[in-house]
Amino acid sequence: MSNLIEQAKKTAAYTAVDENFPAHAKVVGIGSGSTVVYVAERIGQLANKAEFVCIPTGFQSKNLIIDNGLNLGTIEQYPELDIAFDGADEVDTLLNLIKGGGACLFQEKLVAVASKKFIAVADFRKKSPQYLGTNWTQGVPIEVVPCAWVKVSADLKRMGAETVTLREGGKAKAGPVVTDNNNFLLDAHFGEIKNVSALHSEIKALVGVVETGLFVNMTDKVYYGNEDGSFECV
Ligand code: ABF
Repeated sequence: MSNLIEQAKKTAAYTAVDENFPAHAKVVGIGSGSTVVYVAERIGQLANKAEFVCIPTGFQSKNLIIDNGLNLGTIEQYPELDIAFDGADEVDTLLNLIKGGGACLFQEKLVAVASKKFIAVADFRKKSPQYLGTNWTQGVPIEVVPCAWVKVSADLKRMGAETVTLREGGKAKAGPVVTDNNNFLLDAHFGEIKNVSALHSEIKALVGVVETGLFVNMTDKVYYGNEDGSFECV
């Protein structure tokens, strides 16, 4: 990873925390991925960090909270969050997101919908010129119940997916990736996605689908770190 990209992630994350962290926050969501590492680092530098609890979106995120000396809570204990920060695989011009490249999409969505404010942080490569499916070429991540993956794959192809792949290379490096919720992941290519909401609803209605990596109308702001060291907030 080049230094410019790493610096862009850090700029996006630090600025997002500095400009949005509520002075009297009680419950804060911490997402997953390499950009959120800097979110957790910045939140860990706050003088009042003993006064709020952080809710993770998966295993990596839980460790980030612990490693930065933050209080760890669960979404079952705290189903209402003041704010959540998370990364993204791609962002369209309406601030819809593709997420799930890191396999944590279900808990990421659970935390995002439970938060009063949801802020995405990303480096410049994640910004689509218009539609989702432009920069992110790995397909829409879809979490499925394991025994349903073959049936859902066929459904997705009937719906128009160009390819559908069972994500492999989990902990054992052979066989399917198993999510934190013990499910499988499919990556389905639909090309450029012009109607994100319609595609999400159609996929979500398939029996066997737990959740899609399409985050529709959930994001309040996106912070991008740019190549030249600046940031952009949209
Ligand atoms: C998570 O991490 C994901 O939903 C998304 O797949 C990914 C973004 O990662 P990074 O910040 O490493 O690009 O938020």
